[in-house]
Amino acid sequence: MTTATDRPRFENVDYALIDALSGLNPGAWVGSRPLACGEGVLTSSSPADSLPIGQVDRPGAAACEEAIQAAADAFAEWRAVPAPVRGRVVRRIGERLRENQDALGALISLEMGKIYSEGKGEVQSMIDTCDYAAGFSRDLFGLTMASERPGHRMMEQYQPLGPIGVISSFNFPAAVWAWNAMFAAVCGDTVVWKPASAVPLTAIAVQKIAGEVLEEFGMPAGVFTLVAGGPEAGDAIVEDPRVRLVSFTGSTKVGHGVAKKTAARFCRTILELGGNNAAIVTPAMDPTVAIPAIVFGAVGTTGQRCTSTRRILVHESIFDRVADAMVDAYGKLRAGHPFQEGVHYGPLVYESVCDDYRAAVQRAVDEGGRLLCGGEALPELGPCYVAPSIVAANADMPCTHEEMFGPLVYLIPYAGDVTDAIALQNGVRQGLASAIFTEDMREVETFVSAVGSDCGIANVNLGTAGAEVGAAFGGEKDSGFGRELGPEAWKTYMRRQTVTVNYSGKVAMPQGVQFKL
Ligand code: UN1
Repeated sequence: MTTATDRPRFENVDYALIDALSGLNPGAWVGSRPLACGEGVLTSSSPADSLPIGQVDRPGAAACEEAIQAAADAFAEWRAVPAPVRGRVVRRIGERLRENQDALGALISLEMGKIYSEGKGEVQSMIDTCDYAAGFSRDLFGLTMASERPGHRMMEQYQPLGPIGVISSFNFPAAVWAWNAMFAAVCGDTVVWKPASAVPLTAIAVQKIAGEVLEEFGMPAGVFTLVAGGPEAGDAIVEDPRVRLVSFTGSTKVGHGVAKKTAARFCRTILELGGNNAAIVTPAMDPTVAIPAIVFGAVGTTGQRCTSTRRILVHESIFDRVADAMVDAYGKLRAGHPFQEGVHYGPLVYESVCDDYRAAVQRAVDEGGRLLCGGEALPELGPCYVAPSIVAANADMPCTHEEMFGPLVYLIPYAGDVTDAIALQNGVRQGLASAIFTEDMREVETFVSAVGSDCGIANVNLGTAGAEVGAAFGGEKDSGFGRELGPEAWKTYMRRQTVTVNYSGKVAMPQGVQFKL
């Protein structure tokens, strides 16, 4: 049997965490304390070389219960810690991530398959989030309002919510946790994390760092808990009345189930679901900006971001020119091991996704699309590698209305003006990210106006993928609701409380109501 030790080593890659997790690791944790699991063993293999990285002792129902109860117990203590002190804990997590950026980036790349630069970039996004959330720890402000009653004061303030659940996706195996958990922690909430089953080792590495920081500060271990199990661990979080908010990142289909179960118990949700994101390319575009930005949006992370570009809506007058430029750019792309220098994209997450991808390309052709390039498997690189594809299509083809989580992009012509392109863009069920490429200010303003893009994200002269932590992130329609990150996100992780204080020494009802005893 081939083992992790057969793995070829790349120079300039920090293998510290990969090596540290190469044995059998507990899959459930309360802070830095491992829990007894024993529901079988899960092997995490790299899609880059199909070799095992390490194993996970799967948590079962008892470990999930223990983690959730620990989060509930820790909440009682953590909510009483002054918010700026909680912010210091989060800042320290950021420092520890900075120290481990290369090693954690390498683990992310190997376990998930994104190129090393993107792996390190994901950790950067976590570090930025820690800095940002730590700042907010002094900014969890409320309002004071004028009361209509004499000697009364009204205010509203924000209180910690309780334990929150983070159910994260394979494509951002570490950052999605940070985007939610760092804000939640500053707000006084505790966190139960269920990572995607493809990437448990990355979660364990992050959990250990967070757990060690809690220990260093003498804070309760249950502030951060982890259950790296299967879907049943996700269900345990979603259905548990102690969990007051569930932040779910994943497919629209699974998101529907989460929405129903959480709604049934009046639990708050953030749902970051599938995208079917379009880039509009008008005759007024600058090709030196448009083409590279669109190629990254479509092929970066091997097309496995919810923000990846799936549709390119090109004015018919420049369709052939853009098609040629795209095919030419795709010709320069290099697939390969995520650690290899100069590689643009790595493998898809699973071999089965490659089959789905090739089936999706075939379906597009069957529905009348014209394959301009790519679409084939690249077995010489390994079973999870494919060539990204461009299909000349039209907006009536049913496949262009569905998300394919891979590097397949539809090039669709539009006639008329920018409003026609926007209508096509908005004419799908999803509404996450959108982009327009134009130097014409009228087209720009139309795109970002009330009759423009109906998506959560509207970019001008930049691609659909690649969000900064300083702005809110999230979608509309079938792409979900709620926002992570940005200036107002913290309010989602807190409960809003109206406080009225009567210092008049008299009893007074509002609206002049008389009630005398
Ligand atoms: C980005 O494009 O920078 O799962 C962020 C995802 C999103 C994050 C994308 N939650 O792809």
